[in-house]
Amino acid sequence: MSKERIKIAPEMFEIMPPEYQDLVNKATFGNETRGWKDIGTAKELIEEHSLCAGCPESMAFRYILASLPAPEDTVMVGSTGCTSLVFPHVAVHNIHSLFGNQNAIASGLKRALSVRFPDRHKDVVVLAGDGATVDIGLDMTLQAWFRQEKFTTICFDNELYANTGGQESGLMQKGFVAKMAPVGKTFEKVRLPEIARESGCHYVVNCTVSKPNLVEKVIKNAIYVAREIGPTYLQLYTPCILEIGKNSMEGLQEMRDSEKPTERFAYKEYISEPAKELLAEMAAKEKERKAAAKKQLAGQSA
Ligand SMILES: Cc1ncc(C[n+]2csc(CCOP(=O)(O)OP(=O)(O)O)c2C)c(N)n1
Ligand code: SF4
Ligand SMILES: [Mg+2]
Repeated sequence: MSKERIKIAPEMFEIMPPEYQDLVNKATFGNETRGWKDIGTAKELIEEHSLCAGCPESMAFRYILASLPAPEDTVMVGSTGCTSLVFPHVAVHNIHSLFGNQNAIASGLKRALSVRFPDRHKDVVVLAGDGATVDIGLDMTLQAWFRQEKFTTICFDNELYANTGGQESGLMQKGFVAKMAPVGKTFEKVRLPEIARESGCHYVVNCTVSKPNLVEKVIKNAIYVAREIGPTYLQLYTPCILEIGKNSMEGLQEMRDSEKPTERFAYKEYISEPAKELLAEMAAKEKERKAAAKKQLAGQSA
């Protein structure tokens, strides 16, 4: 994994767009410790977006893209919805699937990449809204988990169909009235994290994106477990501020309010036994790496 993959031939450098030159010079490709702390000092893999001002999905994209372990070896699969407006601005390979089909597309893609690149980790990450993941795409979502496909599914849960003006989704909370669902939701929010666990996911987290360090941790864990063991699922609350009547500065507070212990986005995590073993091994290696780096530093300054 290195910048070699995106390097520009010296003769061509001057004629490439400045954004691409910047990407080659300042992106964190190949840096094993890349994470949200690089935001602001390194070239980000998304700098502009076409979401509403202050939409928490934009924060979520920033943190996720900064945390991918190997963006140069990652393919993201999107679906129709507000998220799909962002993908044209993202400097990671991505595919737009037909609404709801994202986990079927990702299954084929992951298998094909494993055959084509048997010696390299190629990470596949699905990123879709709640309507795509739970309502229209539920069959594809579940079947990929049943088959133990080795990729990560991320759902940006804003609890409705935002992109089409506010229709009811299975993940909407009971009683909520949206612009295009005036009667109010008559049944409880579908418990997809629990369904994911029961359908074979090895790492499942339900949380908000208010804390970048937490988002980084769960993204990395989900991708590492998907590489080695099997399907993983992250349900991230990215409130649609437009639909819940908040202004552009209020998205963060809305997430903080919704992650309190009794609220629906209180942190919830499930890790299977093989995934626990893998993550423990990785943590031990990381500890060794840090200790060795510290020792080397001490040796240099002695
Ligand atoms: C096959 C198909 N069915 C329906 C639509 C219309 N459609 C576009 S976006 C959308 C809702 C998206 O909701 P969600 O997945 O929750 O994403 P959000 O916009 O909330 O981020 C729908 C129903 C479509 N584009 N394609
Ligand atoms: S409609 Fe809602 S979810 Fe979509 S970009 Fe605007 S605030 Fe974000
Ligand atoms: Mg939605």
